[in-house]
Amino acid sequence: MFSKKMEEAFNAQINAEFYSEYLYLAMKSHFEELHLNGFANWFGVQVQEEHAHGMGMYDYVHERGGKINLAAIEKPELKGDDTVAIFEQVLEHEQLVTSKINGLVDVAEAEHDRAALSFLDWYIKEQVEEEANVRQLLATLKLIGEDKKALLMLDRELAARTFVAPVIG
Ligand code: OFO
Repeated sequence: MFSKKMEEAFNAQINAEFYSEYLYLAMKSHFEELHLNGFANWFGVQVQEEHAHGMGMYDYVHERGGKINLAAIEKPELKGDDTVAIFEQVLEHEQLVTSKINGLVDVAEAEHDRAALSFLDWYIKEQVEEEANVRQLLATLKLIGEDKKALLMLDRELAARTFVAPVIG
């Protein structure tokens, strides 16, 4: 039985995943405008991943016989325009998403919804990975500092990132 509370909590998280997609699309465009195409590519993969996260939950709500209620997606704002500030914002955002996923798990626990708990395991692991990747990139960017040559080398490296559709759940 998929409770109303579960349905609402999943719908809120679907909105958060699509907001993440939108935020990363704004960041992708920022780097495209700077002609840092490797960074733009990295964010392009983030956009696809967040879309997959949102759709994974969308499909799950339907699979459980629930109803999708799409809400408005907030306008994304970049807090700064230097690369380190942007990645700090990404890390902060992913930490916020982690706490939202934990909140969703709390609802599933309160509702004794074992199926939802098992489904959400994938998202918990994914958040650990997301945060670790961003923390690593942020540390590299801080080491690079003002070194433009090193920044361009990192840009080339990030150009190689490709999207692999996740198998969710
Ligand atoms: Fe959906 O993991 Fe990032 O936000």
